[in-house]
Amino acid sequence: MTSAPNTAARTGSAHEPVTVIGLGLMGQALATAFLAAGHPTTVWNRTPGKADGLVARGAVRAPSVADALTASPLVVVCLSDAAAVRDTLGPYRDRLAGRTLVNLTSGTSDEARDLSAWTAGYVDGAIMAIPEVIGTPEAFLLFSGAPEAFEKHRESLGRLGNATFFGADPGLAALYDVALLGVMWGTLNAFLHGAALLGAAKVDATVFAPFANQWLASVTGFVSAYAEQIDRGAYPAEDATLETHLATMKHLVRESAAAGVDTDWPARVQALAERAIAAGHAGTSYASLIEVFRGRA
Ligand code: FVH
Repeated sequence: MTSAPNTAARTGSAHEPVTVIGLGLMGQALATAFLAAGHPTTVWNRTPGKADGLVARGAVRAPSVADALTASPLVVVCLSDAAAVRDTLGPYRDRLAGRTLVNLTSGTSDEARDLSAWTAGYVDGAIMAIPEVIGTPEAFLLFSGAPEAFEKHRESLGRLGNATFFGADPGLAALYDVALLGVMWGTLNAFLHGAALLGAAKVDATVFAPFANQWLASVTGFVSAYAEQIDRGAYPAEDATLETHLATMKHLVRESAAAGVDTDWPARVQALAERAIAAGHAGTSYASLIEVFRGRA
């Protein structure tokens, strides 16, 4: 059982110098938020022209990666992937000594753990937001890695959005990231499938959307209830049995086929339930599907 994470308050008036390396869509937003909060901000990007707008607003353009690293005690990097981080910063690893490197590049937990060997001040991060909302309370960011390094810069990092720290394992933020993205893709795929199904009956997606959103509010209640069952390791069917779910899943497959809508997604949903039932979970709750995902059914 893990303890609840610490959530960093978005308060404080520290204006420590910050370096942002990588000025793509997200890096631009990060640097803009630091500048707006009053941090002296140094920037570097492989394609230098992308720094022009930030420099016009007060950022300092570093002539090289080495200069960018030495300019600030807090270095934030946001590139396409871990390979780009290794290629860009790897040759200058020695410059990281005594600094905090916050890597907001998406990646896997193992990539984060590998990169954490570079410096004692490594913090990995995941941005659960789009560039437009960076610097607002709507943005939430997840961090894990060197606790002292995170603590030292938590106010500055809080400028980007609501920051949550998961502890010393540098891979944990990346793991939360992919798990949460999976929730997003699963939900969106279900919505898109439903929109295709209703679209075949000439119902616009914008007409369907409010009903989908209302239903999602109920689904969040199921998530909380099933999380407790998963942690208890007991799946009493307090609402409906998996067998009852399976019968309705078959309706979704049949309706899809009849409407000429792709049946791949609902057929996979049905197949997962059938595997759990074959493993003895016909009379338990939907949460018992966790045994399939754990590879036990
Ligand atoms: N944009 C978003 O909404 C999402 C939100 C969640 C988290 N992601 C992650 O953020 C990373 C960067 O995403 P991005 O949207 O800023 O991506 P781009 O606009 O494509 O910018 C990519 C930057 O990476 C630089 N870069 C790529 N390869 C290299 C390399 N080999 N060496 C040096 N720099 C490299 C690129 O430079 P340039 O092409 O401008 O010269 C951009 O600065 C990403 O992990 C998302 O998953 C964003």
